[in-house]
Order: sequence, then C-alpha cells, then structure tokens
Amino acid sequence: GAMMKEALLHMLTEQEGKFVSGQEISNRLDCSRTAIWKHISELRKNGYTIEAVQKRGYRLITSPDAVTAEEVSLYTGDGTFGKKITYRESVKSTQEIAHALARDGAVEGSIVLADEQTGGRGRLGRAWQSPKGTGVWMSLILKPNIPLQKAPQLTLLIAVAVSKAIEKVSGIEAAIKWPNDILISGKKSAGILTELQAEADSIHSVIVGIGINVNQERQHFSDEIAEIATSLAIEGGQSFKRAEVVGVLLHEIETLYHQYLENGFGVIKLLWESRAFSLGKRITARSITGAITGYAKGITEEGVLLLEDDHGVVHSIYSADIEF
Ligand code: BT5
Repeated sequence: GAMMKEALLHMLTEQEGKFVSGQEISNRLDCSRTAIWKHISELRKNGYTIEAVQKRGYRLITSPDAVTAEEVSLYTGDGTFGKKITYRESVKSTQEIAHALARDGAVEGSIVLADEQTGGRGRLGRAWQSPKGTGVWMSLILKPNIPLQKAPQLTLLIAVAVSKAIEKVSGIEAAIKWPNDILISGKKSAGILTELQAEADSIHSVIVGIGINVNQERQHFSDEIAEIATSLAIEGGQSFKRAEVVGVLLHEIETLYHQYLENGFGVIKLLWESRAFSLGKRITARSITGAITGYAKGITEEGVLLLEDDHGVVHSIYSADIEF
C-alpha cells in the first residue's frame, strides 16, 4: 500500500506537471485502475493537489510541505542515508523512537521524522521547542566503527553538514557555535543532540538528533527564546520545503561521514573551523563545574574546544555552554 503510493507519487513528480495516463501507471505499477484511484485519493488527503482528466490521466499540481516518508523520498537521491524512513505525525521525541529502532537492529542511515514533537529534548535535560508543521525534527542512526572518545567529532561533522545544507537550500549563511548550535545572524536556527548506545569501549549506535527551524514565524517561539531563536523563513523572508532540507542534509552528512571514516577528522576539522563563529572570540564556557572566560583558540583533533584564560593557561573544554 505505502510502497505503491510512494511509487505513484514518484511517477507524477517525474512528469513535472504533465499528465500521466491511467494506463501507463497501471502498466508500470502493475495495479488496477481502482487501486490507482484509491491511492490518488489518499495522496489528496495528504495534501497533494492532483488533477484528474478523462482520457489524459493524472497531473500533480502542488505538493504539501510535509516530512512524510513519501515526500522526503522524492529528495533523498541515490544515497543510503534516508532509505529507511520512519515518519510520525506527533511524537514525544524522535530520539526515543530511534533509540528503540537501533536496539532492534535498524540499519545505518535509518531516520525518524516527526511533524511535531511534544517533548523534544536538548542537552542536559533541556527542552527543544518543536511546533507542528514548522521544522525538521529528525533522528539519524549511525554505526561508526570508532572508539568512544571520538564520538564528539560526529557532532562537529553534523554541524558542518547542517550549516552547509541550510546554505544550499536557502542561500543564507549559517555559522557554527561550538559544539552544537547553528546560528544565523547570531541567533539559533538549529541544534544537534548526539546520544550513544555503547558497551564498555565500543559504540553500538549513535543517535543523532537534529532540529532545524525552517518555517516558524516569530510568534511560534515562546517568550523565553524569542530573542535567541530564528528560522530560515524569518531570515529568508520566504518559506522552504522541509523535505528538501532533509534530502540535502542527508546528502551532506553521508558525503562527510564517508570522508571521515576513510580519511579521519582532518578535513572535517578544517571545514568546521572555516564555519566557526566562536573562534578567536572572547567567550565564557559555562558547565556544571563552573565558568571559564578567555579566548577560543580552536579545536583539537578530538573536537575538544581550547580556551585560553587571562593568565595564558589553555583549558580543554569537553562540554559546556558558550556565552559571548
Ligand atoms: C540542542 O540542545 O540544541 C539540541 C536540540 C536537538 C533537537 C532535536 S529535534 C530531533 C531530535 N529529537 C529530540 O527530542 N531532540 C532532537 P541545547 O544545546 O541544550 O539547547 C537547548 C536550548 O535551546 C533550550 O534550553 C532553549 O534555550 C533553546 N531552544 C529550545 N527550542 C529551540 C528552538 N526550536 N530553536 C532555537 N532554540 C531553541
């Protein structure tokens, strides 16, 4: 059922607004006219506008801004990331679902997407606002064969991919704030949450949570974050297709990830530094153990932030919030 609907949508999309005859659909998908009709009505229910004309067939007029499996599959290309998509209209957190899938042996590159999260999470038990129909709320399962202490490199890799994807889709410049924030004009437009399933010293799965504010308007953000958050729509003055953001993002991640596994962190580190917002700036790194103020000097091979305080002492920061 779902496969057929997806295949039908692909056929209609390939034709770019031209008619596809019922006969051709029925031949290529090996199904009856009645089955086609059923799937057309389902697609219409999902927000697709499809014209049906006697003797000419079907024509796709508009598609919704959805992150359903069928819509996202139009943008995933021939990579392996995003081949397996789990979509839910509303969830507490896509991380929870992805963790369960990973425990059940999901393949690398599997993704979980939701239109809305009611309990989206950030780091350290903080909340991630994920209003319905506005953003990309996604969890990606990775299974890298790397030692545990190198896992933070993945957050930086994903940050590079997210900032590149935002730029490709919207043309808006997006900078990285160590370790996991993507900023546009100094405001947070995306966040990354990297969680591990590991035993002893080996990684079983990495569950990468990515939240990107795509089509929010200012009123979508609560007072608490109104001053610090932004979206692609606010910055770009237009809305964007979330499914396209997902497709471009998965392509960027997959490319960087293979580069990383083959050649190590070197190239990623250079890309990261060229997009980093905080380097060379005077910052305060705040964590549960206290705060250190100084100059952000760079990151190490491991992805650790180096901070030089006013006495010239260089501190290695493994995890903290950065203030300017
Ligand atoms: C993050 O945490 O930035 C990680 C966000 C990861 C979200 C994704 S969505 C898909 C997946 N499923 C989940 O449940 N989570 C992941 P952190 O650095 O701790 O930042 C959290 C802080 O950002 C909050 O305390 C707010 O101040 C702010 N914030 C919350 N929602 C925001 C939003 N939509 N846009 C910008 N800032 C936000």
